[in-house]
Amino acid sequence: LEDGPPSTEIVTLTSHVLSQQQRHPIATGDLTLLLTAIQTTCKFISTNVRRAGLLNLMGAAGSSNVQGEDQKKLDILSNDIMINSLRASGKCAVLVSEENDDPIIIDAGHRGRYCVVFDPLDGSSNIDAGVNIGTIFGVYKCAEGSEGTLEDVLRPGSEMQVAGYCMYGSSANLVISTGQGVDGYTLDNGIGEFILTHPNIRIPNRGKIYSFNEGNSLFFHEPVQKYLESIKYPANGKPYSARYIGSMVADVHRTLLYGGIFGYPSDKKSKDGKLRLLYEGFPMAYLVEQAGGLATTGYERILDIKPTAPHQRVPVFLGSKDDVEDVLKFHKESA
Ligand code: AHM
Ligand code: MG
Repeated sequence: LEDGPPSTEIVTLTSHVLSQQQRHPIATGDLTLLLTAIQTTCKFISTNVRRAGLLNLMGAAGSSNVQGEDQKKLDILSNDIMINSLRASGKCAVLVSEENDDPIIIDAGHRGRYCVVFDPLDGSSNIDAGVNIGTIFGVYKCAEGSEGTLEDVLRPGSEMQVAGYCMYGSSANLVISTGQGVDGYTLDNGIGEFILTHPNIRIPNRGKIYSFNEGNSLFFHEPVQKYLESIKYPANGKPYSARYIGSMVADVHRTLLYGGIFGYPSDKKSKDGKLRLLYEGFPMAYLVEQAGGLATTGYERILDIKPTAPHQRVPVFLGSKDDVEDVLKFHKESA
């Protein structure tokens, strides 16, 4: 870092979203307030993700915490803070969380016009190893005249008003789209604000990295197997590199910045793959498309799917336009 006074030309998430919203003739500020609740949640989770290792170690050394109670598991903690802060914002009507079987319908006293679908802490198998994890979310507006029912969130991803994720890695990175491109922010822990560090993220048209759990190859369908062969044994002698973290947020984040393709396909064991449509597939598809990439099941655009259940799964291929088109070609040929 250079010596001298810090820059005062910073743009925070709140100020950036406010200026985007002001361009809407009928903006009420509700969405900005909703995003404030989400930001606070991400800061809280970020802090606790960093503390978790230490707290666990303290537990293992035989001491309990000051209150003498057991530490809550991080994913439960993250879910609780997300629900509490969204309810308190007064801007939500329906919440769908990966951690709750049933949608949460907000009581009349706190009810607003938005519905939020989220995975509070995705990639939880990575927590204990200190590998990147993240929060994924998508926001719908209630249908005209609706007070908030399940139907308000069983809508195609293309109807989302906002999609985003926060990745908890060496820093906390919030990547978000309100339908006008994709912007990335980094948490400045000193002032507790997300600062615009990656304005207008554009995914390269072609990448050199593929990101699949190839341990499942035995079960992959033919088009997927053939596609993977084609990038590992290419005619030009330049095979792709493999990167797979096993945290969707981290794998998608890298794909957005560097290009390439991320895939979690359906296979002979899981008819619809593993990832959840509402709060994994849709928000990530929305972000990738807003950044100039593509997101497909292999046969249809993910954002066009009309969900029938809150926790349904979806096969996913997303990333650089040319790479995803290659995958689509193999699916077309086998159809
Ligand atoms: P989770 O919601 O239980 O954490 O599972 C979702 C995660 C994604 O982040 C990731 O892309 C995928 O599961 C990895 O699955 P696998 O371990 O089968 O490769
Ligand atoms: Mg998940």
